Amino acid sequence: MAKRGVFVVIEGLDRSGKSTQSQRLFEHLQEKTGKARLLKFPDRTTAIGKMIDGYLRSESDLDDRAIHLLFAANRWECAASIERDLLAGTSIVCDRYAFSGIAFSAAKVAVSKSSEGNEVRESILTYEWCKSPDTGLPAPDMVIFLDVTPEVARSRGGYGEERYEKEETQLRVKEQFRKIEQDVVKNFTGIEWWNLDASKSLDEISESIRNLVALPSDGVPANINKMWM
Ligand code: T5A
Ligand code: NA
Repeated sequence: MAKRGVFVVIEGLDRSGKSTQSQRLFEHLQEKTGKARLLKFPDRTTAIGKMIDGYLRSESDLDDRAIHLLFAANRWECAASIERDLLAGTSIVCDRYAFSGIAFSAAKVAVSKSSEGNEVRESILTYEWCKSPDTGLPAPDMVIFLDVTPEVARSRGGYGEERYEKEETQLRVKEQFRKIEQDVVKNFTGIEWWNLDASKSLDEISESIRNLVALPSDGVPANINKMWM
């Protein structure tokens, strides 16, 4: 039977270099093993992905819960094929996954004024609520988080025009990613979490990623874990 493929998720803030590094890792694994697949979430090509795309470009407005469920549904559309490919020995590189799902939704706040006239910020969705729709998805073997400051992001042409691409939002999202990291490290031993300094050069980061991924590919367990279970 073919050895199972390794499932690597690249996460990080906007402009941290996820897409560039995912593409590079995919090409490296393809060259090394001949069996690799590159995935990206949101996958804006499906019917659900088109609704997400409209929301991100602020062409449509959706309830915060509705959009959260669409992001998760967009991953569920791929769940069976991820499992099938991993078991057939194909390695998967995934540009954002359920971790982004939690981080961006749990970072949302409602702003109101207190009776004294101060601004009050309250979370709209709880961390636990944000976790639940992804429960049962195939879990990755490792998450590589690309860490970047707003200053570095700005030097890369700044954040774009899309929803969430604002410095204040990005800082709150980063806080949520730290919480997810702690949760993963403490409660989900099947998922390795690595942080990389994404202010380094493209080549230095690619090399670090290749070194990390070389480790578990020798000893990937036969079974595939499920998210948050
Ligand atoms: N979202 C996503 C949710 O709310 N819930 C979810 O469940 C999911 C999955 C869209 C948005 O959706 C949210 C999160 C997002 O806000 P997206 O389509 O992945 O997500 O878009 P972005 O993440 O915004 O993609 P970006 O293009 O901003 O970031 P990348 O992929 O991190 O960066 P990349 O590789 O495209 O590089 C950006 C630029 O920087 C340069 C590159 O050449 C490029 O020009 N660069 C570097 N320059 C110097 N040194 C380096 N090390 C560099 N790395 C990259
Ligand atoms: Na990207």
